[in-house]
Formats: sequence, structure tokens, C-alpha cells
Amino acid sequence: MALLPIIYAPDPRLKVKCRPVETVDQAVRDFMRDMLETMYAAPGIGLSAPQVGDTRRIIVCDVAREGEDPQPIQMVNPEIVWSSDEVHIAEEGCLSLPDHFAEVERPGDVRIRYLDENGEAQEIEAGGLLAACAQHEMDHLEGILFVDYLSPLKRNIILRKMKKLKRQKEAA
Ligand code: K1U
Ligand code: ZN
Repeated sequence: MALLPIIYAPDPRLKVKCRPVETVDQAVRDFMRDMLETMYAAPGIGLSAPQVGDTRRIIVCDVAREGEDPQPIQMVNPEIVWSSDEVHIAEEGCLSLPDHFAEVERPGDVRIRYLDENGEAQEIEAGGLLAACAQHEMDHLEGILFVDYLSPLKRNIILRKMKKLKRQKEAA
């Protein structure tokens, strides 16, 4: 088990379109286990491979509330095969943009097709927080961050603050 370092924006590695996984083997399973461990430690409710410097189409989510049993979901090559016309607006955060939050509008319900940790094809219908989280993570696989949905003014304020934080960390 290993904690993986999370990449902070702005970083070109967060703007890359990820490539499909060809085979779900033990190395992929080990990587997804490390991603889950990293997500729980952060703490977060989701994590995508590019956030830890990997260009494969892999995401993990767990939207269980505090006190509930964990409900980890590991998705390889996830695709949205149906989205509701109804949209939801909800506040989102991002482990690559720590301490920044904004409202994002997305389809409220989605059907997602993916390969599970055994390489088996699965389809789930997600709503609520899981729908928002899975769409946020799948955006990461396209190089899209939640700030890309904001006005240029709001996006630039957040990215400027992130650049300043990086400079301060480098100087420390
Ligand atoms: O992809 C990421 O950066 C993870 C991100 C996922 C996400 C959050 C909110 C809406 C959509 C997607 C996070 O997990 S940010 C941290 C967070 O939301 C959280 C942390 C601790 C407890 C509860 C939530
Ligand atoms: Zn994110």
C-alpha cells in the first residue's frame, strides 16, 4: 500500500486526455488500491489517475457518509452512456485545488459503463453526490477541472491563488 503524491493545479499533467486501459491486471488493481488509500487519507470522495501523475482512464469514488460502511467504487475506462436532461447545481471541491469550492451544474443522474477491478463490464445508474463525483472524476480524464466551468474571472482568481501558493511552498 502506498500514498501517492497529489498534483496541484496549475500543472500541464492535469490538462492531458488520458488513454484507455488495455487489461485490468494485478498492477492496475494495486494502483487502484493505492488511489483509494490516497483518496481516504486526503480526505476526499473521489480521485482520478491524472491527479497522481498517471495517464490511464482510472477513477475511484466513495461517497459514503461518516459513520456508514465504506462503499468504494473503482472504475476503469468509465463512460457515460446516458445523462438526465434534469440538471443539478452543487458545490464541488478538488484535491488538486485545495481550499477552493464553487457551484457546478451537471446532469443530475447518469448511467456509467466501466470495467471493475476484475475486468468485468458493469453499468450503474448514479444520482446525487455519486453522479457529481463520477462526472468530476471523468472530467479529469479529459483534462477538465471544475474551474473550467466557471467564468474566466473566477477561474483566474483561483488559479492565481494556486500559483502564489506554489511559489510560497517552493520558497519555504
Ligand atoms: O477529484 C477530486 O479532486 C476529489 C474531489 C471530488 C469531488 C468533490 C465534490 C464534488 C465533486 C467531486 C474531492 O473529494 S474534494 C474533497 C471533498 O469533497 C470532501 C472531503 C472530505 C469529506 C467530504 C468531502
Ligand atoms: Zn478534482
